[in-house]
Amino acid sequence: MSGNVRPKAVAVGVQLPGVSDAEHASSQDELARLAKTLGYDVVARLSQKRSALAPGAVLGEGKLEELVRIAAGCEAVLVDHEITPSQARNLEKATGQEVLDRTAVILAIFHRHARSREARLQVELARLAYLAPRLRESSAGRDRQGGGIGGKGAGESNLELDRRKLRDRMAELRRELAAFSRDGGTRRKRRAEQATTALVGYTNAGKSSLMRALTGSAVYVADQLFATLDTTVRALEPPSMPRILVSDTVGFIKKLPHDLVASFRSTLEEAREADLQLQVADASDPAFRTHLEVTRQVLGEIGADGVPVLLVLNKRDRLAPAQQEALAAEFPEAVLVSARVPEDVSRLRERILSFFERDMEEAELRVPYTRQRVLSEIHQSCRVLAEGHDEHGTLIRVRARPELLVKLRAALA
Ligand SMILES: Nc1nc2c(ncn2[C@@H]2O[C@H](COP(=O)(O)OP(=O)(O)OP(=O)(O)O)[C@@H](O)[C@H]2O)c(=O)[nH]1
Ligand SMILES: [Mg+2]
Repeated sequence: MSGNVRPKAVAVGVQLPGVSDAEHASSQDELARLAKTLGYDVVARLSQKRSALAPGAVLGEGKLEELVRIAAGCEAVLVDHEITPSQARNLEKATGQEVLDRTAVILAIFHRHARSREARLQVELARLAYLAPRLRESSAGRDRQGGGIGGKGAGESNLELDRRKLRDRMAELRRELAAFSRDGGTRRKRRAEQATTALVGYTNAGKSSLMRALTGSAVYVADQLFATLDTTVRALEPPSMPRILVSDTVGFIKKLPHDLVASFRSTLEEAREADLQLQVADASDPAFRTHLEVTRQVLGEIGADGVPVLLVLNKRDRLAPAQQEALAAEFPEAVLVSARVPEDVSRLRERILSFFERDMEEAELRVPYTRQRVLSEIHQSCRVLAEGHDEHGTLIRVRARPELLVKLRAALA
């Protein structure tokens, strides 16, 4: 992707039965945004209504000829579906261009945005899982296949690995990731006594922006898809009493490759183990209802759907007052906010606090004078309602999370 000239691409989509015109168009818009995030400029779109994705050919003959004409001025053909190696090969042969399917585009973005070691391993595992079935075909006499992920040599060395090496590498990656997951498990366990809330939702909904606003942290915010791949955890700022932790997580998208979801399972553990999920949607996006569905579906797939949810409709600043009123009526339980409006962020903060407030219990603890260390822990982690002293020690009345009270009582027993 040299200089200012972005490589041109043509986007191809097949409208299958049951997919409305609006959904089809929105999926193509999304592919164009994904392509843009990757550095391509989608200069043309081509779509065809078909009853199914035919095994060998994505497009009918007439459409294919049209594509060949259009693609002549482009560097890549992007297909808004996950296609088979032979479909990709046929398109490559016909157009003479590199062909990337939706999965390859998403994987390439993840590859580019992965920062931490864990995210890199997760992405590599998903890339290899994508390549594995394609490698099988390529050994039948082709040295280049399926339009190597992201093109430009990035995936090429992988293609040279034989299947056995690939399997070994995948097993190695799984082992390394399991170690991360164990460490993460311990970390999360230590946090279990603390109140935690996770920001989840479609990519670009504004999760990281809300994370910044709620915690005063400097997490990365960008108008691109999948800006965040790592989970960040920070305490609510200004601090609440007791402390509430907020985590920012990787975003979701329609037709998210399954292997990618599987390999990000441990990252998404924050969403599964949170006490409260803040499901964030970009309310200014006409497709946000579908985005919410996709979010809930992926959360279900990773077993993170049993957690209490607070719906956060973001980017209110982009909506007219009448639209906002309509949304408030349609989603009476939601908080309608803009991450850019400090009063809105305070309102969201209040909703979070009151959720945890409901969850807390009141208790009276007696702390002997010999156990002053526990007393300081109580002061750090509970809301102290009253405190008195007698000849045996301190009598303290607190509000705290039930899990924490169990731990404190055990420490005082
Ligand atoms: N107008 C407006 N823009 C917003 C608001 N919140 C976020 N944005 C913009 O939306 C874009 C995406 O925001 P992020 O916070 O990076 O979104 P995200 O959900 O973390 O996205 P991923 O990490 O890609 O999943 C950025 O350009 C933000 O500046 C808002 O309330 N109003
Ligand atoms: Mg983000």
